[in-house]
Amino acid sequence: MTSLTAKDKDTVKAFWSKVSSKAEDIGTDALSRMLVVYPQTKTYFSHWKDLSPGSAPVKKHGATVMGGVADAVTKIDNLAAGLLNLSELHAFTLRVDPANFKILSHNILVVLAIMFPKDFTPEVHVAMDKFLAALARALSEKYR
Ligand code: HNI
Repeated sequence: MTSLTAKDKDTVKAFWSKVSSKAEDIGTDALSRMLVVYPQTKTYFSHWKDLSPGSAPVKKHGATVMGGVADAVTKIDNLAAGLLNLSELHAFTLRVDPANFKILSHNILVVLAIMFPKDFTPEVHVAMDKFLAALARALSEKYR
């Protein structure tokens, strides 16, 4: 398990402050890709009318998920405690298999690389990868 160094945390915060105004677009594209490339993830959203890329519910939920990511950036020093309620919701109410957190994290990284090719340096890449992995771990906290 690789943990975030103080420098990684600064890198995440600085990058996030650059890209956060585009959070809805990032979330919409990441969720759209997840549903297309990993169609097994569609089972959790079968109550939506339209699961196609960029549809209204995908956009809305993309913004919701990125709101969670934004919140996690502010709780970066203690993600497990900070995301306990969200973890509980995904574990007990939504019953999302935690393997899917890694899948969504991957899609978020892909979208960040596409949307911000200049800012997405190797240093930012590794810091965001560690942050998203820590976020996925925090969301998995309540599963055991
Ligand atoms: Ni997730 C609801 C955040 C990954 C399935 N999810 C939420 C909400 C937030 C959120 C915030 C709204 C909570 C509320 O209503 O109080 N989800 C996050 C974050 C990640 C994540 C930050 C990881 C980065 N969620 C996933 C994954 C799946 C998932 C990987 C399934 C593949 N989430 C859901 C479902 C809901 C949900 C399902 C309820 C949505 C709805 O419309 O019913």
